[in-house]
Amino acid sequence: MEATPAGDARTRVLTRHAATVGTPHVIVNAPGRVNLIGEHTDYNDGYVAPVALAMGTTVAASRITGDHLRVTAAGFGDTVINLADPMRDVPEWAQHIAGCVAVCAHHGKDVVASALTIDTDLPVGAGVSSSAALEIAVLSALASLAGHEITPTAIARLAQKVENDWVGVPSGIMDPLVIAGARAGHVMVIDCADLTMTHTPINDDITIAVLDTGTRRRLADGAYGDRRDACERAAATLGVASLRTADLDAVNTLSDPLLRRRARHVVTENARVHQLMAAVADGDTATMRAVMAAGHASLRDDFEVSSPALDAIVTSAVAAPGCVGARMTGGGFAGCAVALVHREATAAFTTAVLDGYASGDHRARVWCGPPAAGVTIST
Ligand code: GAF
Repeated sequence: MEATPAGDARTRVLTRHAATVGTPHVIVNAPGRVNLIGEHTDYNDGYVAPVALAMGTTVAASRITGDHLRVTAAGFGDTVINLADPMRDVPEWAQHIAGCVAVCAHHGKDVVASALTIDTDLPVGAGVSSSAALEIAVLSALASLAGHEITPTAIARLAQKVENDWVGVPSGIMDPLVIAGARAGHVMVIDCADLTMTHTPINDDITIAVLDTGTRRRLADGAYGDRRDACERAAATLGVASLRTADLDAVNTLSDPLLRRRARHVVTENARVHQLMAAVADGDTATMRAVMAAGHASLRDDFEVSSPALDAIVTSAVAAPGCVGARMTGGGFAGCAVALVHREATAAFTTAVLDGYASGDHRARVWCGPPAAGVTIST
């Protein structure tokens, strides 16, 4: 089993920042996330039930003189971002960082010249929200250096704008909001219509397992945007503001089979969020298993965002000892699945998943642990 490498990125960042810049004025840790249920519902004003992970992204930041950000990101490189024209000549990997500067300027929040050292323990393009973790970490560091107080909801909205307006991915609010607002040991249910957050404890006999298929994707590739577009067309055809208020009987009358399948996923998935959370509150593992299985089938068959590798690792997980339930997680097409696992069976579960998973040359990895806290900022 590969243990959750919590804290490795932080150690590397502090060492590097001390050697190249000096003592940081602020250190931020922003976790990744997995979503237990409620997939592709956030941009339909629906419900989601994510948890934050122990592994995440660390930024160390120090004020410097000048009119720029000096950025060093492990595995990507070094770049300089001009505060007056942040997107100019910026390499693709740094768009998420430059976008943070741009969105601050757009919303009247000053950014001070600084040196940022960045590293992550999150796999990139694996559906565990490495992009939102980077954006929340950078926005938190910039806000702290400039002396701005900012609520979890406000910073999540800024991070979503970075993705939507500056990176070009039409993602929803789930990822930045859980990264900004999660509580350790709790599942965070978000009502994405009004951003109400409810924190529900999960029995500590159950651990969260992240199952990485070793396959990767980019949300900017277009299939994510196509799904969002189909949902909007289905809502318009049904005459509702969003699929949150669509009725399943009405959805089943949609004449376009593609819109019917997409809308059916969203309507049934919203119901599954409530079913899973009731089962978590009651400790009803049979219902958890059934709801997660139905969620995976709906993403595979109706929303068509699973993949052979994701299907294979979920099949391997549900057959493994100690598994309560498993499904793909995040935007889909590649990346990770999530499982709920009886804690005492973690080692046997992990071995069985790794042995049972076969997908070309891809090697699986498994991380297990309790839900973690959202972003932490120390000065
Ligand atoms: C990605 C997006 F960023 C989220 O907003 C959400 O739509 C998710 O896919 C699917 O539930 O992570």
